[in-house]
Amino acid sequence: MPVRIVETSPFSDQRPGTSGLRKKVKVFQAPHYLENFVQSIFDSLEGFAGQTLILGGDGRYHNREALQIILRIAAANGFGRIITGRDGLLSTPAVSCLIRKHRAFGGIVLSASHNAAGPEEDFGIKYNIDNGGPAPEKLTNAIYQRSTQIDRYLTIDHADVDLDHTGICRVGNLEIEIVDPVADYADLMETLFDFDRIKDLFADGQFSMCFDAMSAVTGPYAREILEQRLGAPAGTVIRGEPLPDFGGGHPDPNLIHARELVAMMNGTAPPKFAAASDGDGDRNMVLGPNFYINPGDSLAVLAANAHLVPGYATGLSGVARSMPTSAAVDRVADHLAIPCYETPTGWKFFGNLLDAGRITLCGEESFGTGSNHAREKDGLWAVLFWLNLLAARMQSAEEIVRQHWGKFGRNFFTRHDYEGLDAANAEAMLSRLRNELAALPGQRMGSETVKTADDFSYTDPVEGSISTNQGIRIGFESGDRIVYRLSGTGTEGATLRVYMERYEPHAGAHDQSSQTALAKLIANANEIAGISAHTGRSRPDVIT
Ligand code: VG1
Ligand code: CO
Repeated sequence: MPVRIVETSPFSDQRPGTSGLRKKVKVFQAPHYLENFVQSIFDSLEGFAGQTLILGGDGRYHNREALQIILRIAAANGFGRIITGRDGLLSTPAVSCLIRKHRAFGGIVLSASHNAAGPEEDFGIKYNIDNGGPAPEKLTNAIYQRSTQIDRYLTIDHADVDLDHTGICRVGNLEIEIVDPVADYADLMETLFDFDRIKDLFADGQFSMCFDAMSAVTGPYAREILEQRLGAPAGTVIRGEPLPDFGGGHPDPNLIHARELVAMMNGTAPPKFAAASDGDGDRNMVLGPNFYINPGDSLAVLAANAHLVPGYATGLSGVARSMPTSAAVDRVADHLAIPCYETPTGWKFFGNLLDAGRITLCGEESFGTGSNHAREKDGLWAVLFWLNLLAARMQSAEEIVRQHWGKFGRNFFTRHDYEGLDAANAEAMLSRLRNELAALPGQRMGSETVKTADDFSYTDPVEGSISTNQGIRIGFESGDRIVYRLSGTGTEGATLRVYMERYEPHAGAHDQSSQTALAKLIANANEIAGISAHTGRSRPDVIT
């Protein structure tokens, strides 16, 4: 089949953010926009002729159209085989698992994660390398550089491929295998967790749970694993059908966007346990009745109890968390006498540590948790880990977390997001703050004194690469901490994220809300950066 060379000219805005390139659907629909970016990815790679590529997305609006375009470009560029999920569906962790299982050259994930979907909303694309994880910065930089120079892309003339059924077909020399999106992933989960024990938990009649798939990609995965393989009653999974607009909501598993689930857990006769996942299935939120579990605490509890789970029973080599994530897991690492690494925000920074065997578990405050079973965070994996703990300890999630605090102390944590800010204004506010950092140590703020102030810079311990400007950190003599950074996943204006943390060793003080425990720190964070003055906002849009 003849390769067609299409002339094109560069777009100036194809720099990948924290997790791939995210733009409005309309931007991706513009002639050559998606084609340019995909060709820029392939032009930045070497040695993929005849190799396998995993391709799939979260099912959002434009998923199918984009997939067909990419199939033709991949065929023209000489890939040998593409594995995709039925209906073009694959969760982000499933793509990671398939890359690893099939020793594929890499993978392309079509998703804008928790961002809203639909013709007026967001779309995204991300490249993953052969370890199953997000492309590291040196590759995303190369892709961006290429996108600023590109003058042609390769494609073939071929009708759309039928993605509705599993099976094998060909496009030119390219073999396309359409697989059940769930089976391999579910099989991997069975090797990690004690399914028999979790089955017994569901069978004894005392236990019940609700899983909110938020009308996004995790529905089919959760139904197969929870309701089929683990025997949870039908209806345990709600909003289990992936919809192109995710039902009109933000598939973001947090207290704001998963509000129906939160209301259920705070209402009368709630189930014993609840969880939700995001658009592409890599995030998780876990809840008990009237009890919210902070993602930093969740990571710490999983690390402290990993010996109870078959896949991790032999111990953890180390743990890692992103810099803004609470230091709860650091205390567990201390206790276990294993290393704990602090990385910049974004899963791509965990890849080298996992590949080198330096860590087994890792996580982020943004509802992301994962392990060396994949190279992406994994929502359902975290839920299964929790179910395994509930079954092994025969305690409620709340009892487990409270005992954890009793032993290790509690790291109160909150993140305040100011969304849709004027980008220039937000940049100016942070650069002014950056300029003042040197003068901050020693300054008093109420009863607090600033001890350290810097802009986080990370040296990858495995390959030595350096990533600068990863977030402004202010540390107080008391140990309290504030972090400021701008989001790298939004598509409109800027989002300021302010992260605040305070460690409380005394059990008597654990039973208060984070917002109450952190009230003084929140006020200091506003004052130091001048948030209200610079943004005109009196309160954040989202508090987690
Ligand atoms: C956010 C989170 C970050 C996460 C990233 C991708 O990035 O803060 O922790 O890794 O989203 O997650 P940012 O730059 O907006 O703060 V996902 O589930 O959107 O792929
Ligand atoms: Co996601």
